[in-house]
Amino acid sequence: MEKQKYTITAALPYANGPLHLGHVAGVYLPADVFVRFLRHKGHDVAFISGSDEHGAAITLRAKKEAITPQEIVDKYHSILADSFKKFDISFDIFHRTTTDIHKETAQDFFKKLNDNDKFTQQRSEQYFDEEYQQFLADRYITGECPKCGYAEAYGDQCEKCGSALSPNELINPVSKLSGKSPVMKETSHWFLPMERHEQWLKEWIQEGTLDGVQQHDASQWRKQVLGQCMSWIDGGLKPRAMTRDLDWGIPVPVEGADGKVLYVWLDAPIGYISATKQWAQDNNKNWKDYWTGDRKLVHFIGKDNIVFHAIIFPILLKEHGEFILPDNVPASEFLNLEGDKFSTSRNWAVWLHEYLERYPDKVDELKYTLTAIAPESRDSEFTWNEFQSRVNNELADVLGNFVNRALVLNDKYYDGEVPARQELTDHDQEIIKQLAETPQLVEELLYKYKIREAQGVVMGLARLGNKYLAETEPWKLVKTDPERVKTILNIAIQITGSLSILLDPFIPGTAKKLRDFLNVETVDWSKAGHIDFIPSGVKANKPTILFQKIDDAFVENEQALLQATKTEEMTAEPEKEAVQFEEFMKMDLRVGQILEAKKVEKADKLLELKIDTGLDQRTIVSGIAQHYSPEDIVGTKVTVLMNLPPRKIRGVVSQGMILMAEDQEGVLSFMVPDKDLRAGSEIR
Ligand code: B3M
Ligand code: ZN
Repeated sequence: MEKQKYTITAALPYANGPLHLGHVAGVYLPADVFVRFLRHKGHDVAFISGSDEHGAAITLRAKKEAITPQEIVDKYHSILADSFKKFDISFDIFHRTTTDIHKETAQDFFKKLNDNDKFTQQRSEQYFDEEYQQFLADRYITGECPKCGYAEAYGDQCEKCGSALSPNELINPVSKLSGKSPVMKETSHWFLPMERHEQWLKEWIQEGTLDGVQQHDASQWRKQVLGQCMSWIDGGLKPRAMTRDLDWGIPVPVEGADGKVLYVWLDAPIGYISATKQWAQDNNKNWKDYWTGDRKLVHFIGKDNIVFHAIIFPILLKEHGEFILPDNVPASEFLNLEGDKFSTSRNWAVWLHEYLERYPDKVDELKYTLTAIAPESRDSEFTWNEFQSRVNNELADVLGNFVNRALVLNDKYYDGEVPARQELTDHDQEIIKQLAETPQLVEELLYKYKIREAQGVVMGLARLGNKYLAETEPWKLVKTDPERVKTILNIAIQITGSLSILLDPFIPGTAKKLRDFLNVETVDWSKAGHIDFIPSGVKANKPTILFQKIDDAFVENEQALLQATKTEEMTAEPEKEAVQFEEFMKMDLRVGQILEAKKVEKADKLLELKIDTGLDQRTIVSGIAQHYSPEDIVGTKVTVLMNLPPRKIRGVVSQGMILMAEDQEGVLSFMVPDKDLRAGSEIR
């Protein structure tokens, strides 16, 4: 196989939250397996990713956590980078889109397209939130999806059906800021006239040709990727705004664009280029080598990002003129979790950083399971039961058992020195043949992005070895036919040697352990499958146990944790405008105790309460008569807002207010301290 140059990208995760197993199984793990394989084959690879730090995904999160967008991206970038490191994803660089080099790269890119009239500038009416004085693009606006009816579709995309949308298509749109329906207001933006590109895109996607010249093998693109692209193109491409009215992002680098930033989906994919630049700079390489000429660009993504990587970014790259187009866009389907979709808002997720905290030495167990169930061509599901059975029945009972038997027996009979093979039986020949055939099978599958199947084939080799030992029973033969045992164990050691290479892309930690057992220094891929890979006479070490079994308690614990931490979908009120700390501190809040309570005459909702505030005993009228009867609440400690101006309610002067919580069903509740605090204790 000829050496190739590859630029492999993995979608830049938004730095607005941690990663869950769905992201890992769909994007980062398959990309990493593929890259490790390519490196072993001697290809020149750049493996690029980073945090996507602009766009409404970030600013809305910042609003929610009441910190600045910069603080949000700093916080989540470090969580993301740390999880990738601990999970041993072998990026050459994990970059950021808030860096100067990225800003400059993205602005230059935009300028070049703008100078060459690749955009159109259009005035148009867009949704606007009057209360917040802000235009509402993308995730700032939600409404019903016109395609599938999903109620919470974003202004740019429906996460349910994957359709790309524009805000004007949403039914009953609502502002994410104020929660109110927006108005229309005129603004002007730079648009990418996508309709100009239908012809060549069609040819490029369906045939893999550009102006009649073959670019890539279109038959290698996944069906769902081709399908999504063609349904887009057949539906007619429309101009798409490449700028936004926002105060977080990369400023549009032309005159008359004050207050406008680049659309995050223009900015983010250019992040692949700027990350490559940074990496090349740090490693004395020329970044252009990775984006021009004879080189394969491959984007690993989830299916919700297909249109951006297979249509919009290729248009931008082609219009720019200096760059290659992707060779493949192996998008994955979605992973579900224990019978339901992964959901951040309901916290129905296994978060990678939390898993790694709980099980820092079960990295390969997770890698193996996620690859085994990878949603390559259809949605799939992660369950803790499956995790248990993959680890116990496959990793421990097949791989672990085989390797352990081979090495323990080798240690016991030959003091670790690998014996030479003697005369071969037909059975041995058959095993040797299958061993020899395995690497090529694995390679063919990996080059076709069939990563799950490829791992299955490698595990098949471990299964073959396990079966071989079970059938030949060297532990029995050793008494009657010691020469035969030498052959059997030599073959078993050769299989172990090949596994120490072939498993490396999938479960690198385990593969390294196997190599350590056999004193193999490096991964020499060309040695895999060879029957004389580990020369006889070489000393192998005593093995250690590769995989601990997962017990039922582990599974029950994880399942219970999922249930316990999930939250119900809240139709919560949107957050109110920020208050200054000083303003908040003006409120005098204290613990009070109810001394007396009685109904207010001719008012069926009101109770008149006498409250011990620590400072005084005062009267407060409260609208809780339909929720509490007076005799039940005497003695209760409650939260009192002291410094409201006195008000006369139904003839009674009320001095302050009792704070109540109210849920969606209208149930009212006192805010009661959970310890027995003295009346008058201050609340801050
Ligand atoms: N951040 C979307 C996502 O996380 C986006 C990917 C960018 S790739 C250039 O789904
Ligand atoms: Zn939809």
